[in-house]
Amino acid sequence: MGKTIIISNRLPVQLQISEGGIVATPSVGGLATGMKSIHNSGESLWIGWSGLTDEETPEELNDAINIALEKHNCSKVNLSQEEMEGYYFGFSNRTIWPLFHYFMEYTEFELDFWESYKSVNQKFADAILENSDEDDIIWVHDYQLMLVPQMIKEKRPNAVIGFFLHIPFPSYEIFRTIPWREELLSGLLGADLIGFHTYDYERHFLSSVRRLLGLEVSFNDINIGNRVVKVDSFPMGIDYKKFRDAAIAHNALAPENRSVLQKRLDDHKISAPDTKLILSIDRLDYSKGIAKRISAFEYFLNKYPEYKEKVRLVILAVPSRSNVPQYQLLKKEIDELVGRLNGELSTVNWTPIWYFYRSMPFKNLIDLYISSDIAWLTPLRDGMNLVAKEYIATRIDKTGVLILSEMAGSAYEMNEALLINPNNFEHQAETLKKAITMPKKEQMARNMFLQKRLERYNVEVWAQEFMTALKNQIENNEAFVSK
Ligand code: GDG
Repeated sequence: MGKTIIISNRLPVQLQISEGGIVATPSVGGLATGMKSIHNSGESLWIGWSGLTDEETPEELNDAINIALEKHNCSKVNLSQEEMEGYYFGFSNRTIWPLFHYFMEYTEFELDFWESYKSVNQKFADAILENSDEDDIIWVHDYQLMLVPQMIKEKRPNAVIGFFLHIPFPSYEIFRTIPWREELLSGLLGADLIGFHTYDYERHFLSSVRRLLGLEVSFNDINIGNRVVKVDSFPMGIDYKKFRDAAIAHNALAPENRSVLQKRLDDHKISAPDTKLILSIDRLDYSKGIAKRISAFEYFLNKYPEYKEKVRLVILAVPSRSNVPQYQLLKKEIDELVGRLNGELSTVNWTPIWYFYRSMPFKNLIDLYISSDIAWLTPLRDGMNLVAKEYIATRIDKTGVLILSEMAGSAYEMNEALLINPNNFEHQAETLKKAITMPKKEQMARNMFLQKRLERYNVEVWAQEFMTALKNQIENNEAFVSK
């Protein structure tokens, strides 16, 4: 085998153009961390968009940008503003994203978006073909690039291709509504291995393949004539050690060296030792159920008024896709909900919700995880949800309660958490009460199991297992062809 080619919409680096030149700094996202072990070991090339459109990239700096990216073994696909509008903000985030998260009412079927998605996927496929050799292993990531596997396979039938979907795959009844459903499935079937976070997503995909393409499916193998495509689930883990080490280092800090946020959180603990901090962290996205969570919190406070001044909800909502109208509306809705609830219930000593609409540096994320007694994550749909795993990883003394939506992929592996249906306010109110009053011993017993599992199935293991399954599949196919 040759080198590994990783393809995702965004490259795992941030570019900064200043008078001093171009600087590329590695990004800290889950995918970047997950692939690090593969990207940094041996030969690997990562292909993706740089984060700057053609219009934002000064012509004379193009070479310098390419050199800066090369240092990180990255190569960029150039995209114009118009392409971003159609392919990314359009088809990816106004068609696929809402539909795959079961938000039919937000889904737009626009021919122009589709045309743009096809042509940009072709651009990615061409960049891969240009930058790779016959014996390289190609790993394509996520919903923005579902046509790429087939586009590569057409030109290079012996290419070894894996595809991983980071978001849910919806049921057949939902998926069948897409006008270009067969093309999307065929696009994916260019891969030799297709991975999902959970068995349910895998099952939904197989059902769509069987019913829409009429292909023969046996267990998780799809026979497409000259080869077999394997479909499997690979629940993504986190960089457990990184979160754990950060929490240990954080606890060792002298009080004067703590961040401003941590000092504020410490003051809160001292001035109101009986007040529990409840944390939620998400991108500001309708799939994450932030607005419903605020309403459920209000329901809880009205049902159990004895907890007024005894709990505080900290919401970190990270700005996301603010060009898409639905996200602008959601931002407005959340601003209003928080404003109204705080306005109605605040007292001189207490603000029920602390709301941050921004992205925070990693160390502040750790401050929040460490200082919160409860993490309350209520996605209406979520492919996995890594925040749930990160919260548990930082609980050094094993205390802390995780309340997690059943609709998150991570709920399948985190049975010891308190699982809730985000639409059921009554049950959530009971669960919040249970979390607030849960004895430390019980918290520790639950978290012990969770931590063991997270440590064992960390993100490195996830990436290695996918690569091993891909290599095995190629061997199986070679045997299949020579039969
Ligand atoms: C997609 C799928 C799937 C968040 N705020 C800050 C920050 N974060 C980091 C978290 C976590 C990541 O962002 C968010 O990951 P999630 O998994 O929770 O959610 P999505 O962004 O929607 O990711 C999801 C995932 O892909 C992986 O396959 O689990 O279902 O939707 O790592 O720590 N990091 C920093 N500052 C912040 O303010 N530094």
